[in-house]
Amino acid sequence: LELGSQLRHALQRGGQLQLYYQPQVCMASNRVVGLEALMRWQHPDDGIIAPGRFLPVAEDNGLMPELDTCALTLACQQIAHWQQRGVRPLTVAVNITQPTFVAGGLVETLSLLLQRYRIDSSWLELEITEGALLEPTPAVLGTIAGLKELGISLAVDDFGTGYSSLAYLHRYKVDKLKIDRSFVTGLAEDDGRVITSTIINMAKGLGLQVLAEGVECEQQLMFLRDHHCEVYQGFLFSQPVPVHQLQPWLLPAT
Ligand code: G
Ligand code: G
Ligand code: MN
Ligand code: NA
Repeated sequence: LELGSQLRHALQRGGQLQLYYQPQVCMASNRVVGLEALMRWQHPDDGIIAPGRFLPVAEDNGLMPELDTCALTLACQQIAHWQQRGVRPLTVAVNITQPTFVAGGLVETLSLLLQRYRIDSSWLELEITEGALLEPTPAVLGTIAGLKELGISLAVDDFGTGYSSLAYLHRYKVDKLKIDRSFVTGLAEDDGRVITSTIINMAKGLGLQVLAEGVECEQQLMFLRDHHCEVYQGFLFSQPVPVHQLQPWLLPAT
């Protein structure tokens, strides 16, 4: 069977598509304040398939809407589980593709999921790339207003690599900027340091939260802390892991 058909079956049956979680850590308290949900496909014959391989297949087969809904559903199920067990609230960030964000229906889907799983919306965050914010169309503005109304926060992923207008960024009222990994990698050089500190300052000036992605070493962490970026994510702290590999101390009860 073709990989596209196999993915369609996996989306219908469930079970094979799973979320891994990568912790987001507050430097000052050394506490986990969030988790990014990253999908993995447990293929019955091929083992674990990464998104780099199955996202293009989903796209070619028109399966992105189902895949986005699947990620949101799995995240909501997990949040419900944690919420019922009294885990201290943190944000679970789900990546949403541009067409899903720009098309209608996302707010309705989220509203239904929040009701079905009885979860507090403050647990949920969406990550979109700058491409989704190119134009303030009524659909995009409506989606953002709907998210605000539901109490779901919005982060701009891979920030600095796209073409979003800074004027729109303010107008859209996003909650968080995630500094792209390439700038954090570039902290070894002058340009990388200038770009990273400028994004941090801009975020703070606009009243937005800021997180650094792809932090792999202590030197990067020190630079970020010295420049008042409080939250980071990266291999230095943890790779994305399946839920049973999240250390229990990361998710203490309230
Ligand atoms: O998980 P990895 O660590 O390999 O992620 C690779 C890319 O796949 C990232 O750009 C990430 O945003 C994207 N990705 C991972 N999981 C999902 C998902 O559930 N939905 C969407 N739309 N993208 C995802
Ligand atoms: O595009 P997005 O930011 O959603 O992608 C997340 C991707 O980045 C995933 O593939 C994840 O495995 C990867 N990632 C997370 N932390 C690090 C890191 O510290 N170094 C590198 N090289 N990749 C990372
Ligand atoms: Mn992301
Ligand atoms: Na990113």
